[in-house]
Amino acid sequence: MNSFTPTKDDKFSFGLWTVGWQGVDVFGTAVRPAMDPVHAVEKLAELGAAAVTFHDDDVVPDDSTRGQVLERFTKALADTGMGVEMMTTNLFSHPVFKDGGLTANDRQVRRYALAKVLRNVDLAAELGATTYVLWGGREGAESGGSKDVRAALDRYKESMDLLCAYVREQGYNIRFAIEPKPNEPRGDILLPSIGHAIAFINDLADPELVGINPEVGHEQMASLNYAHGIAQALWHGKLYHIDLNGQHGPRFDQDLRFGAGNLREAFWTVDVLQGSGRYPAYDGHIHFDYKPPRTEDEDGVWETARGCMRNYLILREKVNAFRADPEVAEALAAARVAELNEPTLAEGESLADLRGASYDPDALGNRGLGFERLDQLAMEHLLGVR
Ligand SMILES: [Mn+2]
Repeated sequence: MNSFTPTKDDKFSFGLWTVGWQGVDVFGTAVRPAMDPVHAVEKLAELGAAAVTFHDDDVVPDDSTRGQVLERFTKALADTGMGVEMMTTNLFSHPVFKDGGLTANDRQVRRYALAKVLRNVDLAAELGATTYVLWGGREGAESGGSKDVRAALDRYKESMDLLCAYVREQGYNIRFAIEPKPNEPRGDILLPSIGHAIAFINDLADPELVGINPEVGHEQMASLNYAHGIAQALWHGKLYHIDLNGQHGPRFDQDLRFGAGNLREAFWTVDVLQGSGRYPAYDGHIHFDYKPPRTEDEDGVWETARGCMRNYLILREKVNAFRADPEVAEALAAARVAELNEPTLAEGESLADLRGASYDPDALGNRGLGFERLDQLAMEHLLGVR
């Protein structure tokens, strides 16, 4: 029996803000003490993670202790063999960002925000992070008249274009990843879904340098299918990073550990990341962005971190067993799944051939597709009875 114990080869990574979350929410104060980032790095390494990620403010104070703090932090990374695979900027906590950072109406705020990002991009390059995430949680509005959405997108694009040019000019090995979210903390957030973000990226000056960092819960808050969303992102070549967590459908951002919430969609998410039996597996870090519930003490926090990785490994085994099951192969064939790979118009054919052919729509319409049998097989793998 597989022990489902992660190793560094599994490439699991955690935001320091996840295990370090003190539980401050809209209705309550902190329930856990602040966690020393060095302690978080050591514990995550012990649990089998390969890397950490963080916002500038999670680790590096903007004061005279900066150098000393960084030295201690990088020593912990070296001692544990942990990497920093992604970094991001906190453009949401400080009151200065109450109307956003890169798209704030106030130009001085925008200039400050961009300077804050640039400073941390330099640090990301120094620490070897290859992905730089932008989550624009405060880029949005609560009311219609307060934000000129087209002007805001102009400014968003201006910032992204400047950041891309900067990374090129410095020769940094960094790509940006935009993280969509429909709402919370703003009433409505700009670039609310995977699709909105990809469309925006395609209008940037240097779209090669920018992809997305979709989060399970963020898509599910908008009733969207996360597995379909990342499959489309892969189709566009835009899945530069992922944030895995758990969510129970459209409601507030629950940020549960991966596997909690919509378990069936978690199964299909891992299937897509493993290549759906046809494509190469996703080779980036498997990154968790969640919040250990306020009910937990520190032991409970590590239980949730262990759970995220363990659930991924269990689902990976289930998905691989599903794809290797001969009965599944049969059900897939009956469901004509592979037939979708055949071009609708054969090579050498013209539209006239297609229009001139004879069809029997009634017979085609009477044909069952057997999708339910296929899904039941998946369900039984997931439930552990196959
Ligand atoms: Mn996230």
